[in-house]
Amino acid sequence: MKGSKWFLGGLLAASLLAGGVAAPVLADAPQICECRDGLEMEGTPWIRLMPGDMTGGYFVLRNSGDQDYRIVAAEAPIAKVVELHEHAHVDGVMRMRQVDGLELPAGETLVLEPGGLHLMFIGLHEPLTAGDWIPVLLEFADGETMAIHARVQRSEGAGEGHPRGHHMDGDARDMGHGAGHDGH
Ligand SMILES: [Cu+2]
Repeated sequence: MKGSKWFLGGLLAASLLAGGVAAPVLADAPQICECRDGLEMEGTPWIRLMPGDMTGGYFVLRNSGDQDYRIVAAEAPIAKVVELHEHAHVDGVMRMRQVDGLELPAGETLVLEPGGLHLMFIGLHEPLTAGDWIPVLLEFADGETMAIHARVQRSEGAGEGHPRGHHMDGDARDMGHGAGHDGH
């Protein structure tokens, strides 16, 4: 039955290809999280649409199970590298820096958001398009992985109308820490 095995393999390959390439108006969201036990995605993971060849990715992941998790790496087909980053005040200036892992203890929620923890997509292969769904693979400390899909959009809650903060558009290197009030 060699023949039928090859046939089935071909079908599978063809459908995978179709799913990856033929992405006309994808009205429905793909599965946003093939979540591991106890984990649940809150809201929609998203990647910021911005000029340049790097950008940030964000999501909120709740751990309502009884197992601690730690995310140690990520990858995505859109970028050469995906790093785990945080924002931190260094000498009064908000800077990004790489972290070893993202902790997600049992009972807690991991929040990746602008100005805080985020995924950093570095070396984008081509410009992103708003509305695209990007597969992202998260790798955990125990070696397991988890696939999510993130939507490309200009800002958090994009698609709800009024974009705020046009001043962001000018400087892509200024990763959105806004006007810092550092009185007191
Ligand atoms: Cu970053």
